[in-house]
Amino acid sequence: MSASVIPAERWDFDEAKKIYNLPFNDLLFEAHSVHRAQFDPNAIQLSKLLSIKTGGCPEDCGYCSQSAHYPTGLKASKLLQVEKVLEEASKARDSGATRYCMGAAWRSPKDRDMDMVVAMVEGVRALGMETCMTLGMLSSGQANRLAEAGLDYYNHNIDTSERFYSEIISTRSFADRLETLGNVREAGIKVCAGGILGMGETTDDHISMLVTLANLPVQPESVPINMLIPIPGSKLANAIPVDPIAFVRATALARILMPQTHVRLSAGRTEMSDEMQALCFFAGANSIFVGDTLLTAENPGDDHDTGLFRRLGLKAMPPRIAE
Ligand code: SAM
Ligand code: DTB
Ligand code: SF4
Repeated sequence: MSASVIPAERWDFDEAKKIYNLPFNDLLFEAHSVHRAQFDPNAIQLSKLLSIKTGGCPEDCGYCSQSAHYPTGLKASKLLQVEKVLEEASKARDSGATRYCMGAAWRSPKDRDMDMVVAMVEGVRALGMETCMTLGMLSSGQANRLAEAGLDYYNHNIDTSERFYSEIISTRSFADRLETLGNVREAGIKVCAGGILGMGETTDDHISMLVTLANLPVQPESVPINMLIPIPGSKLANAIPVDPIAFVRATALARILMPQTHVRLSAGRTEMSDEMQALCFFAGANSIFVGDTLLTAENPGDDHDTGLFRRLGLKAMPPRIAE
């Protein structure tokens, strides 16, 4: 069964802001209550990322190490061979990941890349893992092709509020993002869509981004909340870090607005204290990326996360049986 929900109501910005601004203890109590009603509060879904095509991206996303617009020093490489991807995926499965997310630094896939990408989806599925891809914008034809291959999730972030979007990216629009999310949904693939906190936006932008996600015709099954990893050379290299309390508040609001969604505590965990992560889990985050690397940047790694899970009494969420 899909975790998706048709929202009972459209969330209104002011109403969401009232919730966001509750006294911290009240907000966390409310979010945790919603969380407990929907999920095992001690189970965390484990996803593993692989960059299948790194760097040289034509888009100008101000946060990204892979944009060709900024001197980030990242070496670009070609699309990985299918065998290499499957080798990496089986290592991830052996270390406990149940979802494998493959990312490419593309504006959108070229039709000539689709055969390789389809083979990757089929191969990873055959290993018994859920599959996720993030390849940039998709036409409805490309989304349908990925759906036929059995792709479980497609990640495509709206990144920030509609108001702030053009401060961060100029090579595509917020509306372009929503169009791809529509194509993915119509193809019958589960939607993973979230954003980044700490790019110089306001807390109103956090609320607005979450209200947009919650008001999609069908709520995303997965909402990654990333904390900016400042990339030297990128436009946002010197961004002022987000207030950790504001980050926890946004996590709690995501849980309240989207009760059945997997909220993923995504990029930036190396700079979060264990206590901050614990608060995010209490507020309703129930998914993380595991392993030493995300796509190109650092992640805490299995040793640290195993220790954190032990100290917090958390366990890995069992995989959903493929439909
Ligand atoms: N090219 C595809 C796209 O943009 O849709 C997929 C890859 S892209 C790296 C996936 C997401 O990672 C971005 O939408 C952004 O939200 C997040 N991300 C990228 N760089 C980040 C950074 N330095 N810190 C935090 N999140 C980041
Ligand atoms: C998402 O929201 N976060 C992941 C995933 N979707 C693809 C990516 C985080 C990337 C962090 C920066 C990097 O590794 O280059
Ligand atoms: Fe390219 Fe994606 Fe990075 Fe933007 S976030 S520059 S689209 S890889």
